[in-house]
Amino acid sequence: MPISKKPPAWIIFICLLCGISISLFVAFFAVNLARNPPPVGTVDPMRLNQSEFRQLGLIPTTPQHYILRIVAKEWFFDFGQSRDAPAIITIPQHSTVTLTTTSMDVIHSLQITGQPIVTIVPGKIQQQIIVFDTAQTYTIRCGAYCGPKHNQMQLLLVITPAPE
Ligand SMILES: [Cu+2]
Repeated sequence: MPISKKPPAWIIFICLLCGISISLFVAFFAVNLARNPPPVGTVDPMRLNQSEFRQLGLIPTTPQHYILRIVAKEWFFDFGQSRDAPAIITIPQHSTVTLTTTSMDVIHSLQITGQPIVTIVPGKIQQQIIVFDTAQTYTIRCGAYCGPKHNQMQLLLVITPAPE
């Protein structure tokens, strides 16, 4: 006759508790990471013009691929436009864009609909790769309160339809 050796209830309970806490921890970490991708590098905010950020805006790399380099500062998203010009960037449909950002002064943030929030911290380089497959307009606003004109920090991304 087989002898069933059942572990005591308290051991089962502790194992269960450990399992649950480990999964919760991992889930929390994963969600946090998705919400806030880690920086890909560092840059001296006082010397942006001696870094890759001396060249801003939409920069073609290979066909249908672009780098979009933006410096967030009080209180606009600088992509090389003049301060008073409307902040509009036009991107052809079906483009893959590597959005590269940093901040010159304080913490800003941005979010493209459907993408994780990017927290833009001075000294850190953030990168996000986005495929724009639908022709639509995205309004980007600063998501981190950064001072009196924070609400003016807006940017339009216009994805233009590909020619037939
Ligand atoms: Cu802001």
